[in-house]
Amino acid sequence: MIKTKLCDVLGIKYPVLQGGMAWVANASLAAAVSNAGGLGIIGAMSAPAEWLRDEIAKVRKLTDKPFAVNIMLMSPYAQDVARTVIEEKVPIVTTGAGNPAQYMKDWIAAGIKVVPVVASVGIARYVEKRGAVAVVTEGCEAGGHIGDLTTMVLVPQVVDAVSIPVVAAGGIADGRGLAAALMLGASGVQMGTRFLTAAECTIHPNYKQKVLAAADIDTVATGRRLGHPVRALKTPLSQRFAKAEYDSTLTDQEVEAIGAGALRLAVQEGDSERGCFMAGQCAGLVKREQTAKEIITEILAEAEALFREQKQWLV
Ligand code: TUI
Repeated sequence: MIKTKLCDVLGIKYPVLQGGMAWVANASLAAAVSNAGGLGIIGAMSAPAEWLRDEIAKVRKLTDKPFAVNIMLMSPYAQDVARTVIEEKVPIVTTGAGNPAQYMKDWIAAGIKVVPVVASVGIARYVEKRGAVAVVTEGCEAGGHIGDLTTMVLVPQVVDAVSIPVVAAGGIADGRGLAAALMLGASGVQMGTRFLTAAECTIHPNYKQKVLAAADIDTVATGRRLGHPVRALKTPLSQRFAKAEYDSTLTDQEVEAIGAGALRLAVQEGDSERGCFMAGQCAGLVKREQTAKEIITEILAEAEALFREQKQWLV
């Protein structure tokens, strides 16, 4: 069995976190992952606090294991949901898409374990100083909002810079990825794309089909012009977006408008034309729908087998 410092810090059996994916990471998926021994995460995305309260109540009905809420700091409701997680006594909070410093004192005072998602060494150091119990370092192989560095270079540099456990994210979809992350010094992994096709993931079947059909080169990052690149599957929408962002006759607002509401259209309607199907570069590694428990058990078994075999390298 594989057990790391992260397991003790978060009170989980296996060092596997589920990404707090907007519109995707709801109570159904989060509870399934937590029940399987990982850390299930509800994505608060840009939803109002009342939506989050309902999802927290649903998760608590479905599992008695630890779970987390991911707060997307660009959300117009970020302040509200930052208060809600305290009121609801959520055990763990992860953050994305920004600097969580202004909320951390209150969360920590309320006994919440804070695990920011970061895309650079500087921000990792900064949140450690402010009391983060772990960091998720997300490479640009990931789906959704991404930084510049790859997982391969980011993880070891963050590991060298902080003394809290580091969770590797971006490009990890199987036991090889977990084993590699641990070899880089990480204490666990966070996966989003692999959980998109979990049986308990309630996204539209078209979304799951697109992930299952994706090959290595089927994602693209768009939105660099707007300062927040987003990786998604190549679709008519991503092609339109990619063209528009190099069109100097369009304003930033006009480019932004192309993506507005597109993730919801992908998740809820499965809209192939207008949907934004966020996914990481590892989509090509995702081959079938499985329960969250099957996914986690398989990945842990694969990684364990790899660690047992690797003695052969030593002569
Ligand atoms: O946040 C994510 N992934 C996301 S958020 C999202 S929703 C969205 N919608 C519209 C535009 C942008 C996003 C979809 N996917 N992953 C974690 C992550 N955090 N990636 C990058 C960062 C990050 C970026 C800047 C973390 C900290 C940070 O700090 C910079 C600063 O100085 O504030």
